Amino acid sequence: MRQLARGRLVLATHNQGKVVELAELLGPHGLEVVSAGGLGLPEPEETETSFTGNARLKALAAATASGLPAIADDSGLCVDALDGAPGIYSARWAGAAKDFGAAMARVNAELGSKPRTAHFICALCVAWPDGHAEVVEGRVDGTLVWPPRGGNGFGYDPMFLMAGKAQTYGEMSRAEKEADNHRARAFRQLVALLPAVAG
Ligand code: ITT
Repeated sequence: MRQLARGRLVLATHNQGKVVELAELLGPHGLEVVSAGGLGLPEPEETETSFTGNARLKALAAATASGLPAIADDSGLCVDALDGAPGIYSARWAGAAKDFGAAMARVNAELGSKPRTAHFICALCVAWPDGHAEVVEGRVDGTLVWPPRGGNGFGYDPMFLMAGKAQTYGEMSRAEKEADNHRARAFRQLVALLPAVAG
């Protein structure tokens, strides 16, 4: 089994919300995180058709370009009544201006009076410069509220109510959201796969 040695790891994302959550998850594991943006790495086009495929593509691109192990996150909001949309297109629904107010309004408009169950998915991939890669996926279920509530977090957080919670991710503190969300669930699987990270 491939081990992840303590040392430098590229965080292969250009999304600041993910950088914050992933840095927090990686922090206790003795890994020095450098960002893809900081290394001037280009943002690859997401040409795959699954979260795991795109996470693998982004991690491999960053590992190959930097010569360091890299971790990438591909995630999104999947709405049951919309056949899983926006799904892997969650970032693209916000357009070039990254307007998630508009993306949330589109989700709400397309939903109308249909059932409002949804889930977040997060695929995490660690890749090495030699092309080896490990990928995992975490999921959290909930419902969508309208209007959006709260200004914390990022992306679709203000309209997502995790099952059993009274506050949306947009209303929760960072610690509360990160305790058990799709990213944390995926990360726990990665730690189990890569024992050296667990120390
Ligand atoms: P990178 O590819 O550079 O990592 P990105 O924002 O383009 O950044 P994705 O293609 O994986 O990343 O898009 C995922 C989108 O799904 C993201 O922009 C958010 O809008 C949404 N999303 C994922 N996780 C989320 C979370 O925890 N809370 C709210 N929205 C989330």
